[in-house]
Order: sequence, then C-alpha cells, then structure tokens
Amino acid sequence: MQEHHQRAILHLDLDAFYASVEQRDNLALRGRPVIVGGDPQGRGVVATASYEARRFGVHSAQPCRQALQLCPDAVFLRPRFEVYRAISQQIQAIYRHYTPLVEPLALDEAYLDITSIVGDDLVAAAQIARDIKQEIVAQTQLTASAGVSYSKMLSKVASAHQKPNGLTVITPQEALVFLDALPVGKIFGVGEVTEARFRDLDIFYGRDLRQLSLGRLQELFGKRGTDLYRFVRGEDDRPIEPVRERKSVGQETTFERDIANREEMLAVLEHLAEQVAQRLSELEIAGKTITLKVRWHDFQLMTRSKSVAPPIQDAPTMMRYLRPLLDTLLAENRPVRLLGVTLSHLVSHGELNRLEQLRMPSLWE
Ligand code: TTP
Ligand code: MG
Repeated sequence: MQEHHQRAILHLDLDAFYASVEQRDNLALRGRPVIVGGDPQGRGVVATASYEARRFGVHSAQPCRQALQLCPDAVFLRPRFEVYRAISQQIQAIYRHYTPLVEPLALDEAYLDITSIVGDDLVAAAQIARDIKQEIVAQTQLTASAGVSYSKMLSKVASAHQKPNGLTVITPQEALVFLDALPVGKIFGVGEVTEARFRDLDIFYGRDLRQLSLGRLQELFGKRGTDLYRFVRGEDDRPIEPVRERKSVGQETTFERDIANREEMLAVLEHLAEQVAQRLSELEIAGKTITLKVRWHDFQLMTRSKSVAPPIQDAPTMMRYLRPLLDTLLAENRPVRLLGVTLSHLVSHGELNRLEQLRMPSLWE
C-alpha cells in the first residue's frame, strides 16, 4: 500500500439530496422550504430538508411534528426512492467514467480514488472534482459538494466544510488545522456511545482528542483506540473499496406445490425470462451464457448452461435456449419445486456495439 499522504481521494456529496430532487422536478417548490420525510401529523421523521427549511432549524432525523412547529409554511413531501435511486445510478456512472475505484456510501455520497490519474497532485485532483461537479449539474441539474484530500476521512471532512455547491481541498500541511476543529463525533468509528464517553472526559474536538496518549486511548477503546490515535493525526490508509462488479443477473421462483407439467414449467420460465430481460435492459447489459436451474421435489439441484453468440438480451431469445435445456432435464421425469434463469458472462451495451461494429463474431467466444 502507498504512503498515506500520496493518494488523491475525492468525496462527493449531493446537497440536500431528496429535497433538491423534489425542487428540481416541481418549479413551484423552488426557493421554498421543503421537507421530505414522514407525515407531519404522525410519528414520522425528517429525511432531509431544503436549505430554505434548514434556516428554521429543521434537520434530518428530527420528528416531523417538531419540524412543522419550527417551519409551519414548509411543504411536506413523501420520498420518491425510485427517482433518487435512478439519479444515484446516473451519478455513479459519471464517477466511473473517471475511475473504477468508486465506493458509494449512500445514494448521494461516494469516495473516488483518482491517484492513478493525478498521483498525489491535489491541485489536479481539485480540477477533476470541478469537472465532475459540472458534469453532475449538466446531467441532473443537481449540485454536489466535493472534498479533495489524501485520505477518506479528510476528503469527507473537506466536502462538508463548504456546503452547498462547495469544493474544499485539504493538503497534508492543512490536515491538523481541520482536525483540530473537528467535533469528535465526525471521526470515523465514533458513534453516539463513544462520543458520550468522550464528553465525560471533556473531549469535544480533534484538538482535545490529540492530547490523549496512544496508551490511554488503547486502555479506553482497545484496538479501536489505535485507529482513533492515527485518524486524529491525519493518518488514514483505508483503501477505497469499489462495489464488486456484477457477475450475473438471475431470477428464480419456488412453487407452493411441485409441478410436473412441461407447459406449466415453460410458462413459469417465460415469466422469469421477462423479468431477467427487464433487469438486463435497465442495466444496459447482455449475457453470453444462459443457465437453467431446477430443484427437484427431493431438493436435489441441477443446472444446465449454454454459451451463445451474440449475447442474449431479450426474453424470446432466452426461451429459444431454455426450451431444449428444460427438455434435457425433463428426461428425468421428476416433479420440480424451483425453476430459475440466470444470464452470466455479461457485456455492456457499449461493448456490444463496439464488437458489432468490428464485425468480429469470433470475439464472442
Ligand atoms: P445527507 O447527504 O446526509 O444529507 P443531504 O444530502 O440531504 O444534505 P447535505 O448533504 O447537503 O447536508 O443524506 C442524503 C440523503 O439521505 C438525504 O437527502 C435524505 C437521506 N437521509 C435520511 O433519510 N435520513 C437521515 O437521517 C439522513 C442524514 C439522510
Ligand atoms: Mg448529501
């Protein structure tokens, strides 16, 4: 692993995410206090509030009733998770355009390791952060705040430093100044319990925490004490952990009663194939290998696969391969309790187009 100060890490975090999306999609909400969350008459809590509402003291996790008292003119809305998820995918695609080393922390938040592009040059890293912010606005009309530094913890501290629409760089030389003023609750691994223990010890900020010796911290928190000792000194080697790439897309169903009728099985497979095709189209991918999965009434599991060219994306094509695969298994003549369809060896639509343009079917193999 590299020395901790030789990386370039970005942290990007959208501003008032759910509320900004609602204001984007409804002109009448722009400039108004908007609160996304539960029912203001019920027991719900605030998921997030627009900056107009935050001025009244409204914040995430506050009971909606209280938010209503603080800001009676606010517009209360229920979250539209499907919309937020789709935007999250869109933004992550922008990030992956720069690097595969993208670690999403939430729908609106991610770390990027761009060391391979800029080395440890944080000025160049800030320019990339600016480009990414611009690209997010262009594609989604939403603003993000960016933090640029040499570690996860500091880039996150940096992105929170100026919000909304901020860009903050923390160089190795500046790290301690930022950490001095950082509330201990913001340090990675410090939850409410640890924070309360610190409060009892009159430790509120990074500068207070740095007064504790390594021995004392280990005595208080065991192995975690060592991490805290290092974090508050700006030492954080935690790597960016990208989400594992998807290897397959599949769908299966278990029956309430075993089925033995071939037509019935084909109807089920068709339904499963349609669901898989839907998912493939959402992800803009196709699969080079199709697998039929059967669990017999005695729980024994069997799979049959076929690799095909060109890659499969639609349900009718899946059925063309599933029918003969099913027939080879049905020779067993046993009732079935589960059927599944999976596509693997996935290729993206982009890759698909490129290969088609090259007219090189041999590449499918
Ligand atoms: P945050 O990034 O913490 O908050 P935010 O994007 O609304 O505001 P900002 O970053 O500008 O301070 O969370 C992202 C989304 O996650 C937020 O829009 C709503 C949701 N959320 C909850 O549902 N409950 C919560 O307690 C928090 C903090 C966030
Ligand atoms: Mg946010």
